[in-house]
Amino acid sequence: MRFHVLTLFPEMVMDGLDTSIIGRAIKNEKIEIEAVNIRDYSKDKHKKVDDYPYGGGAGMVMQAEPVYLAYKAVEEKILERGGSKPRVLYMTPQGKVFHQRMAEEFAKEEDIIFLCGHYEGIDERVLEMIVTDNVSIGDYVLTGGELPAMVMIDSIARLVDGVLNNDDSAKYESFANNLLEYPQYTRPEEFMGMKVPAVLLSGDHKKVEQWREEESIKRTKERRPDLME
Ligand code: 6GU
Repeated sequence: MRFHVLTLFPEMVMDGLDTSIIGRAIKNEKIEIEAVNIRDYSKDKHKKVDDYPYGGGAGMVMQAEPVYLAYKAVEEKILERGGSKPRVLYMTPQGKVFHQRMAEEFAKEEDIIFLCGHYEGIDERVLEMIVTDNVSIGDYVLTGGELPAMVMIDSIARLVDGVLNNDDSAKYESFANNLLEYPQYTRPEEFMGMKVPAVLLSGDHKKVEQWREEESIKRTKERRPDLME
């Protein structure tokens, strides 16, 4: 799977994702991530990419042309390779709030383009032309779309075949059945007087499984009762 990120801060995106499990997946060619610098597509002599908003008001607005040209360059590459017209996800607090089900849906795509805005947003005309999905990561304000894009790429990439070592590990984690994960313990058996629950040392796999399910339900009721509905 290929992730294409249109951004004014390509190094932020690459540095943030080129580590740990996602970094390994890139090295193992399970996924590709490219960050395209929108500024490279500015035709302005000073590489300007923003301007004052029509109608007045605070802040600057990203101009349509550099965004459009950056998008076109990526789209052309995808189509030349025989891919189909990609989904374009615009990172915006005005979008649908990202969710595990959406990650699962997006993980089926061969290519996805993430469009990251800055300042007071992007000229609406180019958004109308290229965006297929408006997506948010929650009801709070961020300074740009890079962190949301990185969050979404991480959650989508880990669902791609071969990205996680253990095929099963994806299935049994939080939200798999709308339940939170059970608590985990490792050595030593006693830490500052606190013991590991005895059932986990019993060797009785059936009992362990049952305990974990109970803990998952208890934890979900306590912490995220909204998931139980
Ligand atoms: Cl996706 N983008 C921006 N700029 N701010 C956000 C967001 C996205 N989701 C929550 N806040």
